Amino acid sequence: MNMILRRVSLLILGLAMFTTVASSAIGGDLAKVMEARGLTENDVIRAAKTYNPTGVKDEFVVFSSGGQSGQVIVYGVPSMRILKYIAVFTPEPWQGYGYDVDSLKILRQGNIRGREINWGDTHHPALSEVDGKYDGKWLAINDKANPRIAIIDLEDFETKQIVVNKLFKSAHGGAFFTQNSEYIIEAAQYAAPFDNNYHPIEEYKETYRGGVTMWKFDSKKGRIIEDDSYTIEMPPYMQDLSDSGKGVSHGWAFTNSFNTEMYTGGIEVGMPPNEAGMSRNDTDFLHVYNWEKLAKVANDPKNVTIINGTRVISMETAVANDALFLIPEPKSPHGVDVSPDGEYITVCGKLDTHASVYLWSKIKKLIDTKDYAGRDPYGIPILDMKKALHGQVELGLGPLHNQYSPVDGEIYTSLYVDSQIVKWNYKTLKVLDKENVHYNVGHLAGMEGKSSDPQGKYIISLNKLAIDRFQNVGPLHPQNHQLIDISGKTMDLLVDMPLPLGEPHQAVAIRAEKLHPHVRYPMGTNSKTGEIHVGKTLAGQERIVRDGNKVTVYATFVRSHINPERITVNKGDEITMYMTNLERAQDETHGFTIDNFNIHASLEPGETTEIKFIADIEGVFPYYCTEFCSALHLEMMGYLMVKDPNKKYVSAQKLKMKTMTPEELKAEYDKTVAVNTATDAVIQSVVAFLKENKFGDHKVVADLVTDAFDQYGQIPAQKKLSDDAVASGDLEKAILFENMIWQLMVKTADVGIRAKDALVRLVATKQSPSAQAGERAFGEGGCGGCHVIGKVSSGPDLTGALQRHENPEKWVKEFILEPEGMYDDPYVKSMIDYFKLKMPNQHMTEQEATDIIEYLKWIDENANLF
Ligand code: CUK
Ligand code: CUA
Repeated sequence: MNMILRRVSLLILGLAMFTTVASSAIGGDLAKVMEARGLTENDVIRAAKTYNPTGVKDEFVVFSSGGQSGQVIVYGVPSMRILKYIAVFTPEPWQGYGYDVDSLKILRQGNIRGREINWGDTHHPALSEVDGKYDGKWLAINDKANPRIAIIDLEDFETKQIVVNKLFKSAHGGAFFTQNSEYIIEAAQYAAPFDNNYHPIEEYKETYRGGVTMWKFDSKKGRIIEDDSYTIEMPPYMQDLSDSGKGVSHGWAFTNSFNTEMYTGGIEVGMPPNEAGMSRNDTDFLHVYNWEKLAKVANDPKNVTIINGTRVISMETAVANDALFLIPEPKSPHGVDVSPDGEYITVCGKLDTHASVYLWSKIKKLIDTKDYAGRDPYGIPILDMKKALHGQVELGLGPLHNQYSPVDGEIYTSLYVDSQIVKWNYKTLKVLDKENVHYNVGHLAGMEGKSSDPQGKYIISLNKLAIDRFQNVGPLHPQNHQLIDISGKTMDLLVDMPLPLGEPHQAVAIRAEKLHPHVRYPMGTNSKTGEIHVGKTLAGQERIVRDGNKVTVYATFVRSHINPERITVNKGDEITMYMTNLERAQDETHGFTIDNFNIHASLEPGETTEIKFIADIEGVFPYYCTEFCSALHLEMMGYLMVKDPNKKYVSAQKLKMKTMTPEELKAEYDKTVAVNTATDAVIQSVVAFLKENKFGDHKVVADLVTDAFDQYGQIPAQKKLSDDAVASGDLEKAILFENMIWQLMVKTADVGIRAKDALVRLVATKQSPSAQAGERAFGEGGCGGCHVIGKVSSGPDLTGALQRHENPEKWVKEFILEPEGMYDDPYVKSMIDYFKLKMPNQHMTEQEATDIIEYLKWIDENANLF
């Protein structure tokens, strides 16, 4: 009821605003758009806060878990534009992940007890830290269903490692980095035996266990070192989320839990369901442990048991070393979040309306003075809840997760049941503001909001339901991430973003400028290892090597051919293909498939990758590049021909085709050479333009020019082959080589013109608002249908139009407004005769005509650029 009232009052407020807008001073075009789309002034402000004009990039980059898709979603804030899905636990064909040998090796690191697993339930992405701040180097993410952690390299946004937790049977409270990325925390969820044997549920308390694994992380190499990792045995409470201590609490970590009741259900034998029995107690336990100390303890073999090849510190040993404690926390809690300075630890009880704030200094004092309130059944000291608390705040129904802002004491908490975000202060324990979201928020993500240096500005609400927010696409709805502006005194919901992938639990955001991904690999790199690939193949080294029934192909890819173009093998041969993308140009990825063989690879510039398959069916199989990489992309293909060595093939009757006479061949050769000469002249004019306008001053343009010269540089070699063919009298072949020269020229021109366009945009003078309006009017009025700037098209080039007449502005304006009146003007008449077209009346307003003239002036100013 309360909520409905609130929404109604919001609606009234919205209407009130709309009336104010109508009378406010919003300019002509904008007012028209607002009216047509029914937008309020606030809507327009929100749009402006999230809109990125073309080419403008975001301030923050978000890494969101892709839930059951087993991937990571990357998007920008504030635009909420999706940038990438990173393949992690699941095969992903576009990136070739799981289809080429090298990425399959990573995917298969995730096998559990010999079984292939081709999905993951990703929950918590985490960014590597230095001093508690994100360094933009590595991303870790957990799989809850199949307890695993994956490491993603932020230099190329590729998964580099998957490690399997050999003790846990599920794991939720990960991944969380410690303050200097010394370790990655992964807590179990559903307690189960550490060994792989059967243990009856009646022996739950004796043989089922929870725990926390501390994965040792090498932050230079970006790899988990399994042998240096260890696991702390914990009671069979269901450990849930974790957070690492930082600042004053560095060296410690916190993991909360539910089902301290140790209830094991049994609906089928007449017991109440798990949900009743597991939520019976008013409090559960926050686990507090000293991982720094336990890491040293684990180094003495006497202190650990090896189970399934991993080091386990028993509860007893942890307790004996004063390194494991419990504190009561209300009731079936979910999030535990340590403040930026490490002093305040906030726990939200899902089934409690409060957030509980614990003080590290109080906890530490209780630990140091051994002031225990008792022990749990496993002998772990329990600290008194009241003595450890700073205080509790009533927030609302179903508090879950927390994020911080740079404002001292400011914290944001998601309310699952109330579908709200609460802003409050964990020091003064005061609630400051609430914002409605749609509906049922889980995690929320601040900008670096869990680091020791939160950036504020925005909170993203990761909602579980998207009821009524988007077009209905069937019963399975998209996810909904809502962006909230937190820069003002109160929160303001800016925009909804549907996410059409699995349920994203948690997301982490980082300042975009902290990321430094590269755009190409050193030539021949195996992107999964970072080393030079054994199959690296350079131009001229392409070959097919046969050894018994093993065929190895060393192939190269460059616009727009795959070398080799014909591969003939016997049925049953084992084929290995090493493929190198020779491109150095940014974004010149080539894809590769052989039809019908369930093969796909993605080759980024400089990358070498390997595919393997058995040619087990006879036939002819086209292979081709799957990325539209150039104008001749369709021609980037070849044939795999698989023949049966036990079959006799009768050759087909050759078709009789007319061959060309020597004169005809000569004529075609001359024509081809002439076309090449003409094309070269165009290229030289572009080159001259680029040089005149100092392309070297602009990195983007300089890179494109390098790429163009790469293509151009291949021409002399082809010319020599052509000349050799002419010398030996083989004009047929010479024509083909001349054609290849033309292809290289087209590719050069393609990139060259791209460079020229980029340069024009960079060096042109800025348009005045009137000139901008003029360009818009020019476009919307359809003028571009006949007039192309810089070119004579189906109408005259308008460059210099203002210099062709006396009193030109008046002349042009009149002509735009009423062309019919001037059809007899001698100049206009000659144009009509030439183009066989009359300038139509486009019914422009006076203002539009004036603006178009401003636009034409701008064109003349920059005439040398068009
Ligand atoms: S969990 Cu899903 S909303 Cu896995 Cu962090 Cu809380
Ligand atoms: Cu390479 Cu298409």
